Amino acid sequence: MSIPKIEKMEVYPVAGYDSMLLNLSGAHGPFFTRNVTIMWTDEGKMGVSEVPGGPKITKIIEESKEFIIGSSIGEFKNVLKKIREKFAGIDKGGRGNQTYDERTLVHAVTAVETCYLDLLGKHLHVPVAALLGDGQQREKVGVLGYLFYVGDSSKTDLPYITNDDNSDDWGKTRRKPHMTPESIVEEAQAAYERYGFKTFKLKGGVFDGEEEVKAIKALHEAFPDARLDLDPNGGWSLKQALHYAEEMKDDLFYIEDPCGAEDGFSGREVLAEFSRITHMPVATNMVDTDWRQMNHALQLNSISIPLADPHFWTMEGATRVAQLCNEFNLNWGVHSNNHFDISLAMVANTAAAAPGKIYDVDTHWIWQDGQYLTKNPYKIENGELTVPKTNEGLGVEVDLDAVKKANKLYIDNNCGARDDAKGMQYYIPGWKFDPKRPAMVR
Ligand code: GKR
Ligand code: MG
Repeated sequence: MSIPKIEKMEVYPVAGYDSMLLNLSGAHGPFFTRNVTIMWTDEGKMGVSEVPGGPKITKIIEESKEFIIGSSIGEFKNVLKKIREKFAGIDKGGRGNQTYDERTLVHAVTAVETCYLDLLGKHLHVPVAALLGDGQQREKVGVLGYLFYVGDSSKTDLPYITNDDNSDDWGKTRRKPHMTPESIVEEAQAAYERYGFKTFKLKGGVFDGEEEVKAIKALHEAFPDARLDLDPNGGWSLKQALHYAEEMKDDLFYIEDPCGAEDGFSGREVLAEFSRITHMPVATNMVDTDWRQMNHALQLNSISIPLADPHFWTMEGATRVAQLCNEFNLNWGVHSNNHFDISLAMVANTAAAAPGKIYDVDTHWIWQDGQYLTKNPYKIENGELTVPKTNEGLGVEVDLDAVKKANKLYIDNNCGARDDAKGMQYYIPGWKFDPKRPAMVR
C-alpha cells in the first residue's frame, strides 16, 4: 500500500467580518484575520487547518514548505520537529500582555500539524479525535455562549458589517450595541434561543468591575441554572479581584484570569493567592500557556481550569494538557479567538479526545456563524457540537472558492495582525492599551 505524499501546500491569509466586541485590549475591528493552510497529496486529497492571522505566522508556514513538500503523511512529527528547530527562539517576547496570544511559531506548527492530522484521518478513515491522546472519548462536546459588551460601530467610519442575518433574534442583535447589564441579558437570551447554551462566559475588562458584577448578577437572575464565568483578562488588581469575587461568589460557576502579574509577582503567584483566599475555581488562558508556565502554575496551585487552546498548544499538545488535567483532578477547557468553521472543527475534535470531565469549551463562532469556509460546518445545537465516530479527518470539506473570497477580503482591506486599539480610539481619542485598566476606564 502506498502512503500519500504532500505534493502541494498553500497558505491563505483570510479575513471575515466581526462585531465591535470590547475587551481589555480595546475594540475588535470590522475584520478578524486567520491563516488557512491547505495541503494536497499525490492522491488528490486535501488537508486543512486554520490558525490566527497576521503576516508573521503566514511567513513561518510558507518558509516551512521545504520540509513539507515530498514528505509522506506518516512523517509529520519529523516535519514538525524540523520547523520547531528552524524557528526556535523567534517568540522571545512570549504571549505578550494583550488578551490574545502574540506568539507565532506555535500557531504555525499547529497549522502544519492539523493539515497532516486531517489527511491521516482521511487516509485511515477515522476522525482526528481518534488519533489524538488516548483516542476519541465522546461524540458530544459542550460549548459555552461567549458574551461580549458590543460597542456602537455607527460611531466609527470603519466598515463594520450590519444586517447580515435577520433570520432570528441572535442574528439581529449580534451587530447592535450592548453596553448595559439588561442588554447583556438580551444578548444571552437570543444566543440561548438559537444555540441552547448551558454555560455563559462574559468578557469583562471593559467597564469598572462593579458594573460587570451587575451584569453577572443580571445573568444569574435571568438564567439561574446556567454556569457563569467572567473573564477580565487579568485587568483587576488582586485587591479588586478579591472584592468582586466576594460579591459574585453565589453567581459564578468559575472565574477566569481575575488578576495577573503585579508588584513584581508573576500572574501565577498572584492567582495562587487569589485561589487560596477565595477557594473559587479559576480558569486561565494567560498564565499557563506552555509547559514551563504550566509547571509553575501547578506547583503553586494557581488555577484549576487550564484553557488549552489547540491553536497555541497544537492539537496534540492541548490533548496532553487534557490528559494531565484528568490525572491531576483539574478541569480542562478551551480558549478561543474569532475564527471560522475550520477552527470549530479543530476544537470539536480536540475536545472529543480530551479524557475526563471537561468544561464547556469557549468559541467565538456565534459572532461569525454564517461565514463559512467549509461546505459542511459543525453546528452548535442544545449547547453542543457533535463529532460522529464515522467522521474522517476533521470532518469538514473545505470550500476553496470561499477561502479565496476570504483571502480577497484580507488583501482588499489591507488586513494584518489584530489591533484592537484603533476601534477603541473612536470612543476615547488617543486610547492606549493598559493591561491593568478596563478599556472604557480612562
Ligand atoms: O476576543 O476580545 C477577545 C478576547 O478577549 C480574546 O482576545 C481572549 O484571548 O477570548 C480570549 C480569552 O478568553 O481571554
Ligand atoms: Mg480568557
